[in-house]
Order: sequence, then structure tokens, then C-alpha cells
Amino acid sequence: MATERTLSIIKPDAVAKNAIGEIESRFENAGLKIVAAKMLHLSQEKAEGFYAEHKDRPFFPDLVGFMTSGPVIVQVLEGDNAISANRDLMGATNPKEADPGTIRADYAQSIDANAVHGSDSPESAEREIAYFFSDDEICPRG
Ligand code: RTP
Ligand code: MG
Repeated sequence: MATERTLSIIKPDAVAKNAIGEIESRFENAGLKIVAAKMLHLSQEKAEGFYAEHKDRPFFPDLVGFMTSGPVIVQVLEGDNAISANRDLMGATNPKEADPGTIRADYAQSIDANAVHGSDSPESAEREIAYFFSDDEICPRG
């Protein structure tokens, strides 16, 4: 299996619920390692840039408004097939469609306030990690 890195965000709704630790446990219990992490309150510009691929979608203003509504944890997870492993732990975008036991099934309220983000491909992961972290902020743990 390939060791990968992926960009994970614990979104404002989950931070507000004080669920950071419980969500981090899901990642750690699944064998993913946190190799970089910080708490940020995203600016409008930073959130718009992060979700630029969605800028022409009707939900974009709500998405940016939500992502700037409170602090988030941005982090890099490392492990075997980390990109798909993280997406499996997260569950479907719409929590009503998320499998039982996934993070979104357990913590998300709606398709907007859906608790977590995870990169969806190796190309996205590379871009998204570089969007938040310099190389010297990532700590390989072997
Ligand atoms: P994310 O990027 O946050 O990890 O979520 P995702 O890959 O599962 O979903 P994506 O298609 O990339 O959409 C990004 C975020 O936009 C919001 N969204 N709203 N109202 C809608 O139809 C709609 N579709 C997407 C969600 O909050 C989603 O997480
Ligand atoms: Mg996405």
C-alpha cells in the first residue's frame, strides 16, 4: 500500500461542538498520523481560494460564509492510502447519505455544516497541503 498525505479540515461546526478530540481519535484509531496541524479562523479570501473549484456553484457563497464562521483545524494526515482512508472515515458529503459510524453521520448537521473536509485526489492533496503548510511545518513521524 502507498503511504500518502492528505489535507484534513475540522470545520467550524465540529470545533464549536468541542468535538476536535473525538474526531482526531477516529483518524488515529484508523492508523492515520497527524504530521502537521494548526487552528485558524479563515479569512474570506483564504476560504474562497481554498474552494476556488466551486466558485461558480450556487452554494459557493454559503460555503465560504460557513467556513469563515468560526475557527477550524487544518491538518495533514499521513498513512496507507490516506486520501481514500480519510474520505471513508468522513462519509458522504450530505450527512443524510453518510454511512452509520462515519464522522459526518455522527457529527454533521447538514450538507453545509458537515464537520470535516478531506482532499479528494492526490492532485488536490498536494495543492491543498501547500495552500496551508510550508515544508518545514510538516513533521514526518516514520
Ligand atoms: P469537502 O470538499 O468539504 O471535503 O466536501 P466534499 O468533497 O465531500 O464535497 P464537495 O463537492 O467538494 O463540496 C465542498 C463543500 O461544499 C458544500 N456543498 N454544498 N448545497 C450543495 O449542493 C452542496 N454541495 C456541496 C459542502 O459543504 C461540501 O462539503
Ligand atoms: Mg471536496
